Amino acid sequence: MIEKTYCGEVKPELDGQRVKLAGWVYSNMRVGKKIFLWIRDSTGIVQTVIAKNIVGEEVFEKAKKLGRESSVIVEGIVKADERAPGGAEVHVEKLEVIQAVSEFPIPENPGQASPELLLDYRHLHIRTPKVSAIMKVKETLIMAAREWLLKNGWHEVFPPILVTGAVEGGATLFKLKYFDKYAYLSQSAQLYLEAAIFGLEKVWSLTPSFRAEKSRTRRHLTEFWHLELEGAWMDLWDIMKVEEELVSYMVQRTLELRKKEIEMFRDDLTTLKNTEPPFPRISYDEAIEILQNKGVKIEWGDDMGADEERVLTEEFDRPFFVYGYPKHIKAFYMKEDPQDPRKVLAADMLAPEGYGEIIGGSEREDNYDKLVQRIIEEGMNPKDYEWYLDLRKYGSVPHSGFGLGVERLVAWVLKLDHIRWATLFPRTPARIYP
Ligand code: NSS
Repeated sequence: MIEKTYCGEVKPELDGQRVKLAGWVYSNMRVGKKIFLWIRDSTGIVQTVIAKNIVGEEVFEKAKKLGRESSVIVEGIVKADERAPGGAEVHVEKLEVIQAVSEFPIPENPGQASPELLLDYRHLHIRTPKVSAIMKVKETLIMAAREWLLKNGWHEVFPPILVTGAVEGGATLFKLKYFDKYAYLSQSAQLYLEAAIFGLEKVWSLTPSFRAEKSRTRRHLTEFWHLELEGAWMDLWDIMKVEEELVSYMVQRTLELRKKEIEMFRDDLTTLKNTEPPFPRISYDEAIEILQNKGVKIEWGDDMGADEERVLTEEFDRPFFVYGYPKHIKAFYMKEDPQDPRKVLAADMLAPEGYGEIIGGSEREDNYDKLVQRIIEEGMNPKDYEWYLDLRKYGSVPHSGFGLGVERLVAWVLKLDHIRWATLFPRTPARIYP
């Protein structure tokens, strides 16, 4: 590996020191007998100055032709200079061209390109500074989640991705041939996490989840990263507390460590700063009332889609919960509300600023007979869920859990206009390449 100084380390304090930078040309501008060559690496951008009288005619001519994303190694002396980005520039003495590029398919300001072009060239787009910032924010959110989970006694487990049953309804399963049988790609690790609580009590996993979602919305991917928790001895209200504490920690820690990156996307940090427990909690009934009062056509019993949730988020300046959904719009495993059998003990967490659902969670049905009945009501075969039903036969306990869509959280934190920008290589119904 080349011993180099990272661009992010070039600061005015290094004035007078010799450094070696290795990276890619971000921009190339000639002014008279000088070339201002901006060099980018994983940590930032540095202005380097190439003067003809120092590097000589031949190197100067070579440098003139370096297009964006040419790979180079330069050596030179750091000079503090207020006019340079970061307050320092590098006066080049040696330039080594690794590969010269004449034309890069992505424009200098990717915001000017069409989304289709950026997605067709996603393998090149992901090296641009804004995409790097998104990926750093995503990484930090996950790192923060790990910190919190470790501190609070949650065990990480590694559930399978190849599975035999639906968790979130059969309509969105990806089916694949598994030798002489069929299998599916996992929609959620939940059922396996439920099995794991009997040994470890508080468990979590981070896995890809797959949904053959036909809905082409700004918040659906066919492959997304799913952070799921399942806790024994917890009711719905307990797990909601876990959710708000975890999400607050993730957001606050990321604000602390990645403020610069977040500010590349957001002028206003208010909703992020407001992300502290307790989050507001409203019932589904109240949500319907708010929507009706705002002129939305919705009846008790209807599911809330992205449009309804967007209207609801106008009422809040931080994430909030909606709890107590009607049974018939929610999944089979959710526990019936003992106070109102039309409802289940479920809560979603919604992000403000129009984003809507980022978490789906619930208390689980822990009674064998009721669970069998729910499976039958949903038109499924209890035989397919035999192992899962066993969990209600051998020491069943009250338990609750939830799943957080990582890309949905990133999209809100950075106010992205589409969830596809929150993942390295997005998979949607229309796109599986590159
Ligand atoms: O369908 S969920 O609401 N719930 C579950 O899958 C539970 N089985 C999780 C659990 O309790 N362990 O999905 C959970 C979250 C949801 O709130 C979204 O944030 C995200 O997963 N999600 C998605 N993100 C991106 N694209 C798609 N298609 C998607 N579907 C769900």
